[in-house]
Amino acid sequence: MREGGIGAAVKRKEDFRLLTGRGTYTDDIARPGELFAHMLRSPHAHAAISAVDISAAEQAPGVVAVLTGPDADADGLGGMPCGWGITSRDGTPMVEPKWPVIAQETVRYVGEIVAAVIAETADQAADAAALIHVAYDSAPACVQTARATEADAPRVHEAAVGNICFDWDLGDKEAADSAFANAAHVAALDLVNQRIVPHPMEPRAAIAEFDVAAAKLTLHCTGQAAHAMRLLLGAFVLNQPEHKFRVVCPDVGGGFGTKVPPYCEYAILCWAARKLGRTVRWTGQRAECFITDTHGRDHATKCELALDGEGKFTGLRVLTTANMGAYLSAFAPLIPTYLYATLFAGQYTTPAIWTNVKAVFTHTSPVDALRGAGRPEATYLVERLVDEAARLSGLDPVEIRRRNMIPADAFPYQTPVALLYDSGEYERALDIAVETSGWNDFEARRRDSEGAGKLRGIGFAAPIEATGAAPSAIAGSLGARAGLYESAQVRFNATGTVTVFVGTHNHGQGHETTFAQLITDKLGVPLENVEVVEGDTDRATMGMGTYGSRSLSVGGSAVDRAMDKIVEKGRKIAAHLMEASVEDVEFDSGTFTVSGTDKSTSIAEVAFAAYVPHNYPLEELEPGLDEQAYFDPVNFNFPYGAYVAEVEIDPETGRLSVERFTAVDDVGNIINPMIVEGQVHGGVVHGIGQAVCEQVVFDDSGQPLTGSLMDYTLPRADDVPSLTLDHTVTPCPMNPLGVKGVGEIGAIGAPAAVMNAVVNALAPLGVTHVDMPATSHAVWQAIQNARAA
Ligand code: MCN
Repeated sequence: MREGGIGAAVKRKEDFRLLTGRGTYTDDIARPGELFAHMLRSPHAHAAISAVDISAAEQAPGVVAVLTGPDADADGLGGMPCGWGITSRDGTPMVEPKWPVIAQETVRYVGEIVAAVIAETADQAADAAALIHVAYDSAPACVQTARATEADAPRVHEAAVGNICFDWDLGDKEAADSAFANAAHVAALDLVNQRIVPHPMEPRAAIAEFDVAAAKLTLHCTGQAAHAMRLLLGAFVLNQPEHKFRVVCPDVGGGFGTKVPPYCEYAILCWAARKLGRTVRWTGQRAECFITDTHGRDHATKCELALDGEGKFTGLRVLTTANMGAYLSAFAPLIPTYLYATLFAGQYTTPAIWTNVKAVFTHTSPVDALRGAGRPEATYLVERLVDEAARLSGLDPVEIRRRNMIPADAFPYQTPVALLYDSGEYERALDIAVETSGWNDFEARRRDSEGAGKLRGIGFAAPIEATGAAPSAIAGSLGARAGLYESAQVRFNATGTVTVFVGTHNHGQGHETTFAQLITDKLGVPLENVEVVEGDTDRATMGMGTYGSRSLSVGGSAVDRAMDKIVEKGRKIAAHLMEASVEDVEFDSGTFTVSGTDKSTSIAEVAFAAYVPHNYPLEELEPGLDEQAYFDPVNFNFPYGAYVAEVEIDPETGRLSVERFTAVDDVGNIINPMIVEGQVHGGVVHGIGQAVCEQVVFDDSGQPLTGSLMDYTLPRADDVPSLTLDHTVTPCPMNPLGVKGVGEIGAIGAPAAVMNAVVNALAPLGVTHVDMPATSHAVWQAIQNARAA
């Protein structure tokens, strides 16, 4: 292994900056003469607006402008765009109501912007907003996912009959029905995959500047996908041409998906900066995160798994209602469809699968990607059903999984729900998890817990996900309104150092280190001589951003391709320098050699000759050593794992603790094992949080009851045991690095493992299912219900 190259557990280069307070986050950027925006938000989930009186606010000290919905119309602003279109099973396009950047006649969720005040100071903007009088006529709200389609549910958008955005099918219904008709057992569950909030440490923020002389707009914001932000805001909302619009996403303190879509606040800031010719900024409060950042999950599902007499899965049927919230955020329609139902095979050979998904509008905050996005929901339902199937058929949860897993010699494996799995050794990961977790000694630990008056349970989950989306042509045919390739530019500087520009974004994933490791590994340039630049539309040519654990497999592959071009050109320069023929020049570890001789030259010398071309083949080659490449994946890649959770429950209080957690993951080849472990840690903790404590609650009028960290519980250090991690490596044949994504797998596997453990602990009382989150109250209630039954 090369020092600092692929496989080296080097510490993150960016951490010195980030951990010593030297990072530059959006809120750290200050501009002379800047203005501050304050968003006045609807206190109602559903109301008609009959008047917005801004006269007093306009006269308030320091106020430069007060913007309302009709102003946006008058200035020709478009609505917030959706990046993915879904076609319903009857062939009609999804219902896509306009999402105005500032509400006009109607508000549809608590937190929707009704006016924006721009003033000399943040306090002046907030004080003036308090002087705006909005005449609301409040109306009943549609809030609960499972009830959104009921005949008497309040209508969210006129165009969406029954509040249905789309009604979509996947799979073979006839084959699935026939499997159920012939089943020996049917495991059936009604599940709620509850709504949760992403919660990055840094709240959303933006600062928009307009250079009047150049007619150029610059937006710094907390984004995960600068180029997509520029495209969506520029082309659809602001009518600002791409060459006159720069989007920079500087240091960003976590995203988890919620910072992918463009937001109304950003559009308003850009519009105000352009209109006023001044810089305008806004930083969200933590309370705003709860109501205005996109939320995640929120499914109500009925699902069933058919089995034959030997415990083999023969069919799966799933009916899901997926809550979109009040409007369609950029990637919302993709999540409960192609990121969800296409993974219903899980790690198993289930031959017949059919699903129907109804996406519904409600008077709640819009939903979009949240770590895993659709894939945690898929793994959760499949893995809960498998445990229920084990119970019904009397098989051990590990044994039933073993009987149904796709064998290692079956890859590439075509599932009945569109995806072609790349590579895997599922049973090997399972074996390691069984061994490492002490699965077979569990009874002894259960007895010990019993002795202490506690219930103990163990749960298994076999998560799978599709990362590194996706061939652009296929994504396009499925409704994507953009490509899904990535671009990279590898630029040697004259002195032999390297600057890499990539269209992805680093907001905690360690790209500045791992992408540099790719350069060190192939080009032999020391790690400290490589700089990685992301998140700037004026510096990286193009990019699709960071989400779906795609950065390494797609962005890293683009870096790899650009390096190949560097080596190709470098070989010609080296041949000239060494007076050899190109065919005789070999490259390895940063050195070009003439084969069979001791003649060699370093890539740094080649770079110098390329930029100071005194001795250079100018008639054949341009100067410079600077190459660009694009990578459009031929398929997704499919990381997977084998997870085991163990919980202990106090039956008197319902208090639950996760006592042990084992995660065995396969993410293909590993660039940096320390970063991969860190990503798994983060994902698992995220998943444990969903399983045991996190939940967004609205009352029946659509008022959020979990609007602060006093009411919404995030997992803390003492909610999580020390994690036991291991991994296997089955390289991915779909990209040149052989890698699969790692950023989400933990959040995909953990909820199912923990909830299977909770049900296992309560099984002696006759409990067969508990919905997430398994709070003390929920567990206590399940125990009381079981005792009363
Ligand atoms: N890596 C590796 N070997 C592999 C796979 C990945 O060394 N086989 C490294 C990569 O080079 C990269 C990191 O692990 O440094 C994550 O890579 P990847 O799986 O490609 O995921 P992305 O970089 O695209 O990150 C996105 C993913 C997602 S979708 C969410 S949500 C998430 C996550 O990353 N949000 C995060 N991890 C997060 N971590 C932090 N700290 N903050 C977030 O907001």
